Amino acid sequence: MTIDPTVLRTLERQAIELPSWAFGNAGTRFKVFSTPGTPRTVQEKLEDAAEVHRLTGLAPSVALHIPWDLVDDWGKLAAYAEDLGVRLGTINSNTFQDDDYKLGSLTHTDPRIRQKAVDHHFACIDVMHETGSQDLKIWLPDGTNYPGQGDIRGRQDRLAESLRTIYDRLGPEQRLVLEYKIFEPYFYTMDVPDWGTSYAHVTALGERAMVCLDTGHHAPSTNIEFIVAQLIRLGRLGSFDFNSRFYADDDLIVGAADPFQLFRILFEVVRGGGLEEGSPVAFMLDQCHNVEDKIPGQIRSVLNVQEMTARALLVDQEALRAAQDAGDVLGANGLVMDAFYTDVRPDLAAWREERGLPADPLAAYRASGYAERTVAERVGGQQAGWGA
Ligand code: PSV
Ligand code: MN
Ligand code: MN
Repeated sequence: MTIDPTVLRTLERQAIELPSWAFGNAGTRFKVFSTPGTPRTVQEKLEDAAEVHRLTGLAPSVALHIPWDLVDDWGKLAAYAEDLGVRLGTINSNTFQDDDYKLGSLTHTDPRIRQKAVDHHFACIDVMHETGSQDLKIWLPDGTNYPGQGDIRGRQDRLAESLRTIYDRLGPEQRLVLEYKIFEPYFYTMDVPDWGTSYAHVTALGERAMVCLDTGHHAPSTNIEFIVAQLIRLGRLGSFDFNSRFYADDDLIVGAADPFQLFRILFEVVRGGGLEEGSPVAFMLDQCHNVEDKIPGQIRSVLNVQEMTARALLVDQEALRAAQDAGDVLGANGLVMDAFYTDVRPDLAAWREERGLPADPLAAYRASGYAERTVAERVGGQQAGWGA
């Protein structure tokens, strides 16, 4: 075994939240493809997520998007999830699919529309009380397309005020997590375009407001691990939305486009104590599976995160510090690269088996007959939230 018991104990704690919308039919603005067996209800999305957890032991909770996942009885849904062996996690608000929000939601100049957006977040907090969810995640689509279209500074002021109202409504155990994104749906300005803006807002709010880092939301060649190191250092990295990208916000399987980047990010998480007991850093996926099957896509994703976490944990921190302090540039780099190039897959497979999990979760899924069963049972599956 290349992996020592301390590393395994840390891996034992790793939990990666799955997005309910990953199980719906997805595509691009050109076409949404439908896949036989796709869930028709939020309950069926939970069933699929539970299957990922059953086979990997890595995904004990499911993030919901409101109103995509609306139900009448949240307590009943939470109990349903529990029976399946998972729980309801982060509640994501949605102010990007209502005509009223064309020119802004929490930043809108019209107080009536701002209040409508604030009320939506109040409704999300009510849901959180019933589901026991800890995090309210806000990704704000607000922005402008043309210079002069909006008062950049005025929009920030209105945003600060709206966020304050929402934050003050949270219960003592609940957190507000503010996600940033460089562009899209608007192309000139976004009101929360970068980690600095998110950081400025969350620090103004209070200790239970944190930044969400979606790995697909930066300019090409941004050093994401630097942002990770800085936010952990400042105590404000609340969560990750993991995915991978070749161009923009591609929402592809995490670790598929650039496994080395994922390793470097996770190395900074490890270095900053983000995997230690009581760490505020939550791991989530935010992905869509347009052409690949969704459950195997999610299985592959959580395994990729686990694999790169294990490699990051292999870095000999003491030797690295010594090499850094001695100015041994190549020695230090070599220690990091040695860990990255270590194939941990056989060890992780053996470890899974020891814990009563399948050595090969993807093969176990294929052999389980789950896909065939759902294809037979579910007719007319749902589109994921986009465009729904
Ligand atoms: C926006 O691009 C985003 O990353 C936000 O997290 C949304 O909630 C999610 O995608 C919807 O897929
Ligand atoms: Mn996201
Ligand atoms: Mn995104």
